[in-house]
Amino acid sequence: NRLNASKSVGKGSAPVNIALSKYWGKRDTILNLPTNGSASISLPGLGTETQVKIISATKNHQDKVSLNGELLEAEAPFAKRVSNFLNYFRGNSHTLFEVTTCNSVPTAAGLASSASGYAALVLALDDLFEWNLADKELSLLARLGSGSASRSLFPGFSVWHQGTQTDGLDSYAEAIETQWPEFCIGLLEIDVKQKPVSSTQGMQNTVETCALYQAWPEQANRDLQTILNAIEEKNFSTLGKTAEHNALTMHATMIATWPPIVYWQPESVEAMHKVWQLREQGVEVYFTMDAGPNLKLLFLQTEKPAIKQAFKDVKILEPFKH
Ligand code: 2P0
Repeated sequence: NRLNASKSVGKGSAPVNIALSKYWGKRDTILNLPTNGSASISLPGLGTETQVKIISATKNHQDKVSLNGELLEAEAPFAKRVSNFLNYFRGNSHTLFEVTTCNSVPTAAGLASSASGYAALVLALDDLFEWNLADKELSLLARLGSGSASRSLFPGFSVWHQGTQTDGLDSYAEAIETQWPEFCIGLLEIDVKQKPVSSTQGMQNTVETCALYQAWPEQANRDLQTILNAIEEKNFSTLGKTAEHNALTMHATMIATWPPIVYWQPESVEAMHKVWQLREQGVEVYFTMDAGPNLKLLFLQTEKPAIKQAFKDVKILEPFKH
């Protein structure tokens, strides 16, 4: 609660991340405490840039929030969520903020814009107030904005510890040091429209109505361990298989929720079959999917020509090559 900004503007930027072992379900919906740990990879060049300023009282005593060049109504869900998060940083004062944020990914299309968004906002606040917080503290704060944001402070791989404390102070993410230059991600954009059910709402409905969900936390934590070991050993086959199975298990719990949550489009399923066909032909490629219809392909550099040939519109990223 140190609110003496000597700077007039704070700046932050953060990448989006793709979970290899997913976060789905909270044990605390206020603090965004997960029912299981998760691991991810950040995507270079895709993410959020944010600026934050303190402003003098506005007419309705509300923050000003702009997204991609457009000033939002204070009642817009995005602006409300940002203002709600900023309440953590107002202390007892009546501080108001102006937040200007730009995404280089479509907002709310399953490409984790809330992850890069809250990570960038925390970095901008850290810059504005010159807190110089350590990575762990930045991650704890970003988690309060959006769970997956805890993992978006780092390049490369990161792991978000589930934690067991009710205050959440042991639930933060850390960088994994492993560099894996051959590691590639292929983005297959099926549909970039706003998703029908937000992740926050979707995971809550799953926890409350899906009988299959009981099995999830244990499998998710087992998958996480397998993936962490596979990263350390650079065992791509184990990593790919486990990530794909983990994503499909998460989607199975979504589908078995009431009302059902089906993020897939027919083209998503078509692309899955194409991935399985390629594997039959000896091309080692796996996929993962988040709360949206898009696929993220996982493969090593040697398979790049085969992937480009099979998926004409794929966008290939190499997270460890700068
Ligand atoms: C993940 N997702 O691990 C999982 C996989 C989507 C599917 O984290 O309510 O936006 O803000 O904590 O972080 C998306 O959920 O949810 C997400 P909140 P968040 O990447």
